[in-house]
Amino acid sequence: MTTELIVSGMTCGHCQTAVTKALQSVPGVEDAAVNLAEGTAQVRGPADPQALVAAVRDEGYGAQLRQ
Ligand code: 9UX
Repeated sequence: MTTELIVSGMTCGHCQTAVTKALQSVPGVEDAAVNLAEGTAQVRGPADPQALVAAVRDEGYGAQLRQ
């Protein structure tokens, strides 16, 4: 399964790396791809969507699920 998120507040490649690592640390995540230019993230694996949102927000960025 894939979960899409809208991520706000990323302005540089370090932000992109921070969000990627935050998502990859969530249980169930098999792969996370963060698009800096679009402000989106695609996460593959059986992770809890709300845990993904929380992980990004804990890192200091905005996040919401994209339906
Ligand atoms: Mo550099 Mo990205 O401070 O926030 S990590 S702009």
